[in-house]
Amino acid sequence: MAHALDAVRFLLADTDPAKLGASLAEVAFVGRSNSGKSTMINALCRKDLARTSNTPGRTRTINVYEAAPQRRLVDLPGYGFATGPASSREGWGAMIEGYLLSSKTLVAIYVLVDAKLGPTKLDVEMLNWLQAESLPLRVVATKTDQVKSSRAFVRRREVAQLVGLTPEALAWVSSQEGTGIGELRNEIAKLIGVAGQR
Ligand SMILES: Nc1nc2c(ncn2[C@@H]2O[C@H](COP(=O)(O)OP(=O)(O)OP(=O)(O)O)[C@@H](O)[C@H]2O)c(=O)[nH]1
Ligand SMILES: [Mg+2]
Repeated sequence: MAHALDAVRFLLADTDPAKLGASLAEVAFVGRSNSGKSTMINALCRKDLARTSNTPGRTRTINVYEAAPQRRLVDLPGYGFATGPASSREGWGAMIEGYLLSSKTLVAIYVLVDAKLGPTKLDVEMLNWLQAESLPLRVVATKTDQVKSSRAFVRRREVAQLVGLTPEALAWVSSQEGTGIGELRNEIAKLIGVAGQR
């Protein structure tokens, strides 16, 4: 069945948050380089919109996608990427922080954490920072297909605990296998105000 997020199209990319223009509502994807942000956007929208790679540091700009005029999904560069100029590898970088602080219409920030590796030090710093800034965050455990199904229940509880959540409050997703993608798709469509379209 068609879904509102099937209509998502690439809109623009820039390194300067000030050049992104206004929106009515947007959600953003943050997380370690290689955590699967771009792959998740492709899974949610059911097409190859965002470039993905096994090499960390694939996404270098703020990439904006639109489900309807001014209803956006925003793919961000990852943090913790170990090569490149010093300014781009310190913490999550000025670009990401600048964007998160300047967007007036962010309704949710999806923080992707590798289900098998668990949250890194930078993930925890990012979560603490988002909380301190009172930004609306939602933690998503990704690549859950890499956790043995016999371990999934325990692992979800462990990862949830490490990020200070109940297991139910931690989204458990595999972009590769589609686990949890349908729920996330509906949640995002509602949040950006396009649910029921199409
Ligand atoms: N097994 C598995 N691999 C995944 C999943 N999601 C993403 N990957 C793989 O993880 C790698 C990184 O994915 P990307 O989507 O490019 O990661 P990213 O977070 O956008 O990375 P940056 O742009 O560097 O910040 C790719 O090789 C993907 O195929 C998943 O659900 N399961
Ligand atoms: Mg990416």
